[in-house]
Amino acid sequence: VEASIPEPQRAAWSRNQIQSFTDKDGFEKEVVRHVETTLARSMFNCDESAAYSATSLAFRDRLIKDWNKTQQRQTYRDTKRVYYLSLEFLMGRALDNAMLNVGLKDAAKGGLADLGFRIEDIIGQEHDAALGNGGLGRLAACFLDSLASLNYPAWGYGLRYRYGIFKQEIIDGYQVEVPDYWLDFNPWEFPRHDVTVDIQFFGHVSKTTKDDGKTAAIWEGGEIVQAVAYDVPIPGYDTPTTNNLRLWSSKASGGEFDFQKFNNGDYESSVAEQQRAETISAVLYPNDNLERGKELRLKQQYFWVAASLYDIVRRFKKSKRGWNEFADQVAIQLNDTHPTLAIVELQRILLDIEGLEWDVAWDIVTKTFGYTNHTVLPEALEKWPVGLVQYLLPRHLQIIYDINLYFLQTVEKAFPKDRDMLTRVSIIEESQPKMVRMAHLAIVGSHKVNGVAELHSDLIKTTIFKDFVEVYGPDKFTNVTNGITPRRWLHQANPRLSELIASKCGGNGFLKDLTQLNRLEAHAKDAAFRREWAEIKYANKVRLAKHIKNVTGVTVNPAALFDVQVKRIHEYKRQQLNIFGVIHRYLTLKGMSVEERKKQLPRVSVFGGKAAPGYWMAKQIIHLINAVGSVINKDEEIGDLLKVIFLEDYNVSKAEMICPASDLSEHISTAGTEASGTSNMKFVLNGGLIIGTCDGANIEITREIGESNIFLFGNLAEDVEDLRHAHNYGSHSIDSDLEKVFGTIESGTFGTPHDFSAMIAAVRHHGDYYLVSDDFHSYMETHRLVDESYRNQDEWVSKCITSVARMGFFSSDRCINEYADGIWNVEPLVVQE
Ligand code: CJB
Repeated sequence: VEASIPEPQRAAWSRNQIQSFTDKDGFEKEVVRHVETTLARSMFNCDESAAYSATSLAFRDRLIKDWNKTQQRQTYRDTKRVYYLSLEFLMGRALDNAMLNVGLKDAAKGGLADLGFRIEDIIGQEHDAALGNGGLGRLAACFLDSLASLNYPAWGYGLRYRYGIFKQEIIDGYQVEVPDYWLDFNPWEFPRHDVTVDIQFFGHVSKTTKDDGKTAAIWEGGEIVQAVAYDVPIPGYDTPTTNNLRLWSSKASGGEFDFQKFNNGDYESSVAEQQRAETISAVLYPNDNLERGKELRLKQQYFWVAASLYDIVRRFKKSKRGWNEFADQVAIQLNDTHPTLAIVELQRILLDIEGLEWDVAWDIVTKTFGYTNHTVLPEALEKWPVGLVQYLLPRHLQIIYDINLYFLQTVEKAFPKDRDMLTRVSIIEESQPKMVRMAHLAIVGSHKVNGVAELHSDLIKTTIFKDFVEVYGPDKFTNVTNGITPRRWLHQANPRLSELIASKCGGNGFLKDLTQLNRLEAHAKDAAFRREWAEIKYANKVRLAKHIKNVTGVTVNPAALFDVQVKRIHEYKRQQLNIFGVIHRYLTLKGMSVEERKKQLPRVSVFGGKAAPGYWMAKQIIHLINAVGSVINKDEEIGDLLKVIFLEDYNVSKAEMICPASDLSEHISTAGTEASGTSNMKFVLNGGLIIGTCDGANIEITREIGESNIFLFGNLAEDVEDLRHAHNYGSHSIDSDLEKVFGTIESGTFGTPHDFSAMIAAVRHHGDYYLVSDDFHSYMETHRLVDESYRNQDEWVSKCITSVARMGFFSSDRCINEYADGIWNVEPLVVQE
């Protein structure tokens, strides 16, 4: 029961609350206070770790005040809220972001200097919050930043994994996975032990007759696991709006452990039960673009979705509105199919608990949900065995069958003679065993389905969801091209470039309206400006070169062209094409006379990225990159002309250092496979050019920045099918230069050839599914153009400036506004302070 406090009293408390610090001196006082009280240490033995803790706590206090006010304001105004359900939030570090968003980084820098610390060292103390795999999780994090910065009333809901994505070590050239325990000290989360939800699993369904004679389902028995909320404040940039990210942690429902069993001497099983419950939120599944259908993963999904919906419904009910208003107050976005059970859970709540009629409930459900698809790769589309769903969630399976029945009835009416259509669109795949197709369920249960870049949104309409376009018409499907937050990916990652841009764009306004970058265009040919620009790029390269030296021992020349490919390792992303290209470059250099070599442009090829632990081919690719590096980097004939670096444990904070240091970055997926890509945007925004295929957002980047500012190559998506068919049923001759590369690998130049035989066989003998050979020639030719272009530094830098000037479209703010208008129908809640 909440205490009822009279309004005048509340207002008085608000007025009298402790004031937040606003300058260096105030910040210093707060740091000292936290060191001496919260941390119970003395300033005399305050090390960097304690200084990080105290600095974070000082900023956290500020955020909490804004967070409280934001929540009060949203509750009081009772406007529509957005709920973003994502199994991944790849947040990275929070401190730097908080300092910049509240506009007090300079104060902190000065204060820390007074106390004897460098701010970069303090920022570097923080462990990344790495609750995600790659693009999908990072997109969710950028969206949270934009939602808060644009003052949308919005919550994120996710899982509080005890272990995030594993840490990657490279030992003898191989990836080794190390657990990422990140919760030792995390000042950015608030446990809410009072916000708990009981989540039911297993059991059975019985029927009961209600007073009005109708029957209702009752889900009984099974086991209960408790969900405990942990809240993470999400500060907007240059606004007091501070939204909430709520992460659920699992716990045995009986508290510590079952005391009865414990007292009876059955210690082991009482502890085992506790451990079983805690396992649910223990670890993030480390697969990117791959679903493996594990029971624990389904448990995670239901646990998180059920806790989140309980919370959302509880909040809605406080407003005392009728159910007919639910979809006017609540918009829920499904980040991929992982939260699709939310559709079923809401229908269950409305039907079984709230007693609504099926049609009334279903109308509310479909108006509430929107579904974003992030991939067309067949191995990533989620399907769950019917038997597993039946066992874990018996009532939900019944509801899924009913949803399917009513859906198929409408399809049958519209396509009376088309049995195949029914089979194709059914939510249940009539396979052995039968499967629940989550994407079909997500489409049927949502009012809008979107892809994440134009090509991708067209592809889902013409391939995997083609039948659904016939069933629902094209308007249910839409595109929202991805974006990135310029706060983290420019202002935070590249402060000097951000400042230089501000000096030409009339201040920092571009950070909230990225289209203002177009004011830079006028300066692309200004020699003095170009010089300043190039100098910043060089300094960023020096910083990366130092890091490379520290972690690999290899010296690289910052004047060389830095060519970077950092992203998850995947055959479709084609790091193998890149490393084959590097080998070809090496062979070419080796074949040259000393004189000829002197004319060549030095290059550093930088790779980084994790392979899913069970993805054997991806691990081979990592091994080959490292093996090639260890040969080339030692070759004295080659020296600075070519270096190959694999940076271990690529993550968000490393990306913040790497993106600003690239001259060229590689986005070279087989056309039609990369839904959007977002690192392409980060690299261009940081003044690097890109080499890429006509895929995902590369296409829109080209449209915005102009064809002359990007290095495109390779076959087009529309030709991929035919080429694959030809490989399998016609003749398939391998590119002759690529054959030379294969020959070199097979001669043992880079170690035991057998280690790499599967990679070669995939191209030569197994149909070259990813078109490595088809694209090799055009890839190498385009790299030649890159070299040529880089020689003319004035022109190169002009291209970089012009490209940045035209990147306004790729802000996640634009993207969030499109979701808000076209899918959620929500308005910002403007703050009057
Ligand atoms: N994506 O990161 C993932 N994981 C998946 O399982 C499926 C897709 C990526 O999502 C990004 C955000 O939309 C896209 O930019 C990227 O192309 C896609 O692979």
